[in-house]
Amino acid sequence: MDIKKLQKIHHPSGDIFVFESEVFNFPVRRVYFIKNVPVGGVRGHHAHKTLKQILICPHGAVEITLDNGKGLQEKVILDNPDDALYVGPYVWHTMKWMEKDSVLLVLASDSFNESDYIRQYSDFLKEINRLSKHDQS
Ligand code: T46
Repeated sequence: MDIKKLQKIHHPSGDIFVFESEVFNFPVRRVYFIKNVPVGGVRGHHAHKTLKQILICPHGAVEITLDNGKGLQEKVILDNPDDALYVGPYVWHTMKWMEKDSVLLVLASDSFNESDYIRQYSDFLKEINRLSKHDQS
């Protein structure tokens, strides 16, 4: 899991969390956030072919599961607003809402493109196999 800490600036009037893009190795071209998901709701269930993303939970708690298609499944609960999780290409990911009113903020390397998604797990496994055969040759 690649989790970086955002800079946290304490102030008597409130805290500021700062993300400097050099921390990750891609320029951010799109920002979106997801909210109003009921507790227990699970989203995602896909991988991207090229998109790189950073997931931050500024409020509440969201459990992220990452699966590399080679038997490694990792889970983390984002419940600290200063945690920034990197999710790269060819990682099957799901996001489960653990607390009411949780918000998931996403910084993405590119604009929205449906053809960049792999939405069937069987297609994902085929792609992972194809890529590892390609790497071995
Ligand atoms: C991801 C996780 C972390 C758009 O038209 N533009 C957008 O920028 C986005 C993000 C979504 N959409 C459309 C595509 C679907 O018709 O909104 C609909 C819901 O998207 P999706 O089912 O992919 O949502 P999530 O929450 O499962 O996944 C989202 C991102 O789509 C995805 O890239 O990695 O958050």
